[in-house]
Amino acid sequence: MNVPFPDNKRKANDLDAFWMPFTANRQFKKAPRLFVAADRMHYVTDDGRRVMDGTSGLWCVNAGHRRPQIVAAMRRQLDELDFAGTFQMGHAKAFECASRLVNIAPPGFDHVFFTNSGSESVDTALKIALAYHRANGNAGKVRLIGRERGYHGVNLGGTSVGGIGANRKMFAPLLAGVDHLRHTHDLFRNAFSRGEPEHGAELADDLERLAILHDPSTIAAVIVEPVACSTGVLVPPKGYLKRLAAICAKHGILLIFDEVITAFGRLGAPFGAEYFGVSPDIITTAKGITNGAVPMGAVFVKRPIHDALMTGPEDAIELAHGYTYSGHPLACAACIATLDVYREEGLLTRAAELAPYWEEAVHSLKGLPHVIDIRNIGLIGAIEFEPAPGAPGKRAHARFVEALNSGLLVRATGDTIALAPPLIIEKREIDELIGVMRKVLQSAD
Ligand code: PXG
Repeated sequence: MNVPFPDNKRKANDLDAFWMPFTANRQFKKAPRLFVAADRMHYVTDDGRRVMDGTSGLWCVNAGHRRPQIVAAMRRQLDELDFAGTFQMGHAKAFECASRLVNIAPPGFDHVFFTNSGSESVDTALKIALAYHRANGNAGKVRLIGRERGYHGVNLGGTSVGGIGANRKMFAPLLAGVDHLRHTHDLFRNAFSRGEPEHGAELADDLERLAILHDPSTIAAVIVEPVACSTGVLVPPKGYLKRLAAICAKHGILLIFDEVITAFGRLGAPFGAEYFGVSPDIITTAKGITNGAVPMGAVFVKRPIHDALMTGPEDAIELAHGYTYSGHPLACAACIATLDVYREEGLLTRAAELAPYWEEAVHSLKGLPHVIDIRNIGLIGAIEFEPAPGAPGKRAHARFVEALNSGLLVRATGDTIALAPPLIIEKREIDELIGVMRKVLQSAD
């Protein structure tokens, strides 16, 4: 007898089986928050309420939700070719997608390695950095440097270079040979800065300290987010990233920009590297690459790094690395259509036009109860609260829940609320978003 569902213990809508990521599972399941639909700037909840998306999903839906052009391209792709691998085989969409990505990348980035997430992009980039130095005869360059409060996804490499204590402590000891730069958050000198803060470029010299400590000939790469978003939106001090790049160049250390959030227009330039006028060696991306419609990531690599690994026999596999779904046809179709939408609507630079209005709007929340800092850059905003006594993180979480109940999705991280609406947002919608935030902050304790 054919029994389709032999395990009938669970109800169809039982919340128990899904172990949710980065979630207080027991708290959530007592009072679940569910979305059932989305369109452009809005979600719809299971009780039929419209909620403005103030965070582009999880920083990924840059062109707004369920864009018909992207949906149609994905449908067409599934009707034509569902899966084809890219190990010793290929399919046209993966090559087309890589070429399209290279065309919008900063100068010099002419190769792309496909992954399925930001975490995979980070671990791929770290492995490429190690392989590059080995191929160049520098097999002793093995140390990886991250930064305190950095977030580089959840794989073991990314967790090791990551600098958020809570994300690391469960998984100690993590990778050996990793060290961290100091973070750049300085409320004392920089609170309520607009855009890049004035003070702190000298914190880049922390890399000199690590270079002396470990000897630069042992350091393979430094990885930083141009803007550290997950940890609560830490905007780099003026001149910091340029100084870091110069120190990397001086010591032959590869600079990896983790642009999983900052690529694809979030700051008002296609990539953060361009926004800050810094040319790293490797760039990691994901999220906005398909407008969030299907998982995909890509690591952008400069030619000298790629070419250093193309020196062995032609029948040898140059990089022993890759994922079953690297360059998945559905993801490639979604990416190509996403890039079309970004180009047709000018979305990769639209944040630059909106940034001054956005800055004014976000900073108008200054003076509301418990607000100790407001930060902004491109179409990103952050509001930091004085922690409630003995209960760090509680204030931001309470405001996140209150905002959701008032029709706005924001993201709480530590004692900070992060805002990053889709790049299609209109000025009147910025007013609406800030209006909801104002009410929530005014009434919260
Ligand atoms: N690097 C950076 C800079 C990221 O922001 C990752 C890597 C990992 O990407 P994946 O696709 O493996 O999750 C990220 C992800 C938040 C939030 O609310 C941020 C991320 C993910 C989920 C939530 O700040 N960033």
